[in-house]
Amino acid sequence: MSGRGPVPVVADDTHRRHDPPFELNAGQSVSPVWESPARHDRILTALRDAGHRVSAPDEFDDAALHAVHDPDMVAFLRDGYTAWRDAGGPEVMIADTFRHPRMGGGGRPSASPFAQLGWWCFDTATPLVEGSFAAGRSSVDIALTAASLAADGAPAVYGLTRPPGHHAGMDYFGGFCLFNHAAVAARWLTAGGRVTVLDLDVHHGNGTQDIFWRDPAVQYVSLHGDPDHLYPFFTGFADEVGEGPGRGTTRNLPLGQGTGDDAYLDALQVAIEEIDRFAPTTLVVSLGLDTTAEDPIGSLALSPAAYPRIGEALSDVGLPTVVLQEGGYALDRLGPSAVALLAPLAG
Ligand code: SP5
Ligand code: ZN
Repeated sequence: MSGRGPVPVVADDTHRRHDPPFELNAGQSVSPVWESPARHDRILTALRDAGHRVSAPDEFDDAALHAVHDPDMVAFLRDGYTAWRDAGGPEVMIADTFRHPRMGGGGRPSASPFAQLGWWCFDTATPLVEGSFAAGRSSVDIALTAASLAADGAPAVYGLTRPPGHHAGMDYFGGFCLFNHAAVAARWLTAGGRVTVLDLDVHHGNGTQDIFWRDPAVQYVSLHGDPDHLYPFFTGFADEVGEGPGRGTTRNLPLGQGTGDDAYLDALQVAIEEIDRFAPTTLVVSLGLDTTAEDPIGSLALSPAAYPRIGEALSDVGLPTVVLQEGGYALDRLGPSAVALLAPLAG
């Protein structure tokens, strides 16, 4: 143990059931997929080797999940795969038709499972297989278990959620994400006061931003690659600040291509000043590890030395902290980055 002590780690094996053989990116088949079970294995092995203790999640009913996501979308993710197969859909479920927001009258999904899929999903990079729902639902339990440990007094907790979550909104999913675990945990934690979600994934967390866009109880602060260069392309601009009662509780800090350690740490200090002003009771960190220079789908260039500095900065915030895993696709960098970042965070 090189840090101040162990951080409780919540994880289980259910994620393994979400293991699609390919995904479609820019119309090309990518195989093996970036968002793979190996990501989870690399992180968990490294955390165990560093002396952190791993426990299984508790089971939560759907109440906290439905407090964020449309129950009809949850039901689609639970039952839609079977309906798709019954209707002759192939083993890997990927939409090829999407409802466009400017279609006349907004449109509505017909009874066809093909229509249902294109209604709830927004991209081709999020293939569903038979076990995908189980993996996503288990990650919700992991996030809520981590949140409850923090509510019970743990200074820092890490939940190894997979697939990731921050691109999923109230009534849509995509970007490798099914359920938005960070949003579910954050809303659940508002029972104890204001909450901040600090999103460190290289991609903008459009889903988390949407969910809390008008919500004054949850602040959303994100550091991410500039949408002019990076997925999800349509959100994450600096002038997006929330609306109505949530105006001013969203803060976006887009970073240019190739941003390195010092500029990143400077932006993190700006984010932390914003968090201090909001004065939350709990911090939820959406931890993407796709900020490394080696990441195959990122746009930043952090070195290994950045991660202990990020951990120190988070520790200095001095709040109970729930860290939940988002992206990160350079397999060799995942374990070392997670271990280095968590080391300063334990009590
Ligand atoms: C949680 C998370 O990190 N989701 C990211 C989803 C990104 N999906 C689209 C990836 C597009 C990659 N574009 C080509 C890059 C080639 N180097
Ligand atoms: Zn990402």
